[in-house]
Formats: sequence, C-alpha cells, structure tokens
Amino acid sequence: MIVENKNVLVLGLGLTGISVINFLKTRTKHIYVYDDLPYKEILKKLQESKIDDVMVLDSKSKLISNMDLIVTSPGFPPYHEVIVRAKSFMIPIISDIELAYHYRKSSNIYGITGTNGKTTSTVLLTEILKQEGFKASALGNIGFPIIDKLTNAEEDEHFVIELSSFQLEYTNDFKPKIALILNISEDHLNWHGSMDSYIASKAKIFANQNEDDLLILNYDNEILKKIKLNNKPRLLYFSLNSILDEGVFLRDDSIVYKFGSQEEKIIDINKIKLPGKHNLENICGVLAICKYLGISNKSIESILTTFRGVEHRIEYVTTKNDVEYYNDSKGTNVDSSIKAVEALRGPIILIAGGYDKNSDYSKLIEALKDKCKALVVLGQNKDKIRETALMNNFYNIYIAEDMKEAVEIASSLSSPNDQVLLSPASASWDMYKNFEERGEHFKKIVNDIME
Ligand code: UMA
Repeated sequence: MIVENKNVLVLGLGLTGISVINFLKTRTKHIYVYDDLPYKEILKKLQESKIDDVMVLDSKSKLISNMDLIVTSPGFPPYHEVIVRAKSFMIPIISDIELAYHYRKSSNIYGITGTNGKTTSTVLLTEILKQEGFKASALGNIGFPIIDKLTNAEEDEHFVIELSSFQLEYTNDFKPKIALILNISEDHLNWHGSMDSYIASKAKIFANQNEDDLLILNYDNEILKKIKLNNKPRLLYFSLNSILDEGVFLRDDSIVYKFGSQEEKIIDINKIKLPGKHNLENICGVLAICKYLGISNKSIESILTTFRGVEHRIEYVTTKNDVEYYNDSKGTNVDSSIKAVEALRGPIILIAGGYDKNSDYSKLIEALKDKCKALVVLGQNKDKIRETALMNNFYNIYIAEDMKEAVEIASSLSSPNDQVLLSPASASWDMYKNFEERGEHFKKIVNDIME
C-alpha cells in the first residue's frame, strides 16, 4: 500500500485534488496541499469541500523536501516550480489514476486515450456495456475523477476510463485490461515540450500490459502503426481504409470483425446515427473492445441506431433562418477542429480561437478552404490564427472581442443553408474555466440571439 502512514502532498484543488484528499483522509499520516490560487481562495475551496485537517504549503516551502509522495492534478505541467523542486528531492510523483489503480476493487478496467474522440468513445462503450446488462461507469478525463468509484467498486463492475496524456504521464504500474488508442496527432505541446514526449505519455497506457491484456490501435494512424511495443499485449487493429487479417474494419457498407478464419458483420454503417468519418473510427475502436468482451450485436445495434453523440462535440444547437448552429467547444486542438469541419456538409462559418497551446494552425486553414466561407476569430490567439490564415491565402476573416460578438458576426454573415460552427482549435482557459463553460455560453448566446 502506497499512502498509509505517509506524508502526502496533493497538487491542485480542482476535481482531481478534492477527490484525492477525500480518499487520503482516513489513510495517510498527514495531507498537505498546494495550489497556485491565492491563499484566501484556497481556504474557501477547502471550506466549500468540507476539508479540514490539511496543511497548505507555498511553492517555496522547506516542507516539500519532507514529502513521501506527491499526487498531482493533471493540469500541473512538468515545468511547474513545485514539480521541478519535488523531482530534485527525488520524491515520487503520481496521478490520481495511478493511486486509484493501487486500491482498485475491480480489474475490469478499459482505458481509452487518443488526441481526439476519447469522450465520445468512452460514453459509447459505457452505453453498450449497460445495454448488455453490465454495471458500467464512464470515468476520468470525461469529468469524473476515478478514485472514489474504483476503490468502492463491486468486483464485477466495469470501468471505462478516458485518459489524457497528462494523467498517463504520472503512472507507473497502471494497467488496463483493455487499452484503446484512437489516434495521435499534435496537441498539448506546451505541456509536454515535444511530440516525442506527448507520444511517450500516451504509450504509457499499454506499458504494463502483458499477454492476458488487449491493446487496440488505429491502423490508419501513421504514428500508431509505427509505435514501439516493448511488452507483449494481445494486439488488435481497427481501420477504415484497409481490410485487415484480424480486427475491425469496413467492408462495403458494413463494419466487420475478423478473428482467425471467422468473419462477422456487426452493423450496416447507414444505420449509425453518429455523424462524421472520425466517429466511424471511434466506433470501430469501441467495437473491437465489444467483440473481445463477447457483447452481442443486438446490444451494439440498439445503441448505435440511437446514440447521437455527446455535449460540446459537434453538438447541434438550433436552426434559425435556415442556418444551423453547432457547438464543438470540445474542439480544443487543430486536429479536432479539422474533424468537425470535415464532419459538417458546409458552407461553414467557423468561430475559432482561445488559449494557444503552441499550435500551428496552417493545417486548419488548409482544411477549411473548401468548406468555410468565413472565419471569425476570438481569444488570446486570434491574431496568430488570423496571420496564419492570411499567409495561407484565406482572407475572409473577422476579429471578435468576445463570444457574443463572434456569434453576432457569424450570424450576420450567414445565408440560408449555411452552418455556423464553434470549434476553437484551442483550449478555453484564456476566457473560460473550461470547454464546458465556453460551450454553454455559446449555446446561450445563440439561443438568446435567436429569440
Ligand atoms: N492548478 C495550479 N497550477 C497549475 C494547474 C492547476 O495550481 O499549473 C490548480 C488550479 O488552480 C485548480 C486545480 O489545480 O485549483 C485544477 O486542477 P486541474 O487543472 O488538473 O483540473 P481538475 O479540476 O482536477 O480536472 C482534471 C482535468 N483537467 C485537466 O486536465 C486540465 C479534467 O479534464 C478532468 O475532467 C478531471 O481532472 C477529472 O479527471 C478537462 C480537460 O480539459 C476536461 N482535459 C484536457 C483535455 O481534455 O484536453 C486534458
């Protein structure tokens, strides 16, 4: 057991930190906490969460060197002063994922990661498991910290865990029974420092797997096709572009599963309600898990013919004057926004911009040239996106000071049959608490304007 009678420092007092403190309360010797917030706000947060009996440290505190363990929240980058100091004292640093894994009550753990599509795939798999009669929960980066559920689980409960690269970075022993990596493309470079380190964090999802575990990879993603496996989990691919010897792939209009010499049609793609090619990829990845677990095609079909996606991910908001409005606030990186643009039929008026993650927006501009009639930019990186657009010969650009102005400009530029899409290709942290708050604000403005 890793926390009993130890001095544990918890970094961050958000969803993760609070859940970790509540877990540690009855187990450790002393709990210390650190957050960049002003001291007054830290006390307020602790009070609101009914947490006492913890000691608040500042970043220069000498006590940091006395810690036995640090449990960090995913938002803390590796270059954060406290993390750097802790490393210099050789203090082990883990994420809540690692901590929860050591105290898990069930081993039915399915980890889903990837640059895009994690949330949709996590919800989809959970719904299919429930339809088949299993007790299942969606946890992790989706917005529900895992520690409480995993440590109070029934043995036969199933956990579908959405894992971000931040959460995986600080794992050592964590091992899902099934790991799915949907895709890898450029994201979070300001946190990880380089693409190699981002890929290395993602690869931790399978680092401890062995022949009793399953790893599912996207055969169409060049990075995943080449990814190095030092261990030997059972490997299964999925693909939209290739007929595979084994795995889940498209044959004509059907998704099929091939295993050994047996090939089985799972579902006709025309019956699927989730829009977009990128979602077909997510579905194939999820179906690889389902077939491995022996889930019936009846349960799969019953969900896929009704499931239309999750909030903030290419979410249809309303139609006014024959113009459709879509909220894709979860489009927090370039690749994710390209997928949203590809998923809609067009013509699109795109609202983009927010907190820059050291991204290159030229690929986004290339992708929107054929389908977008105008681009409205806002947020911290609005000038950077605008300059990239101009350099790439896309000229119909408008600058907005806030979301209300962005929606007003987009709406005034639109004509019947157009689609207005909020897909920022950026994080929300310059103007909002999180992407949910940004998406809610967008939807409210759209609906208010419509009235
Ligand atoms: N904080 C600091 N210094 C920092 C960073 C954070 O002091 O450098 C403090 C903040 O003041 C705040 C607390 O830490 O009090 C917040 O911690 P956090 O940013 O780690 O956020 P949590 O509330 O713990 O939420 C985290 C995930 N957030 C991030 O990874 C940034 C949530 O994912 C996740 O749902 C939740 O844990 C439960 O697992 C959100 C996210 O944006 C949705 N994820 C990124 C993404 O999807 O792209 C990775």
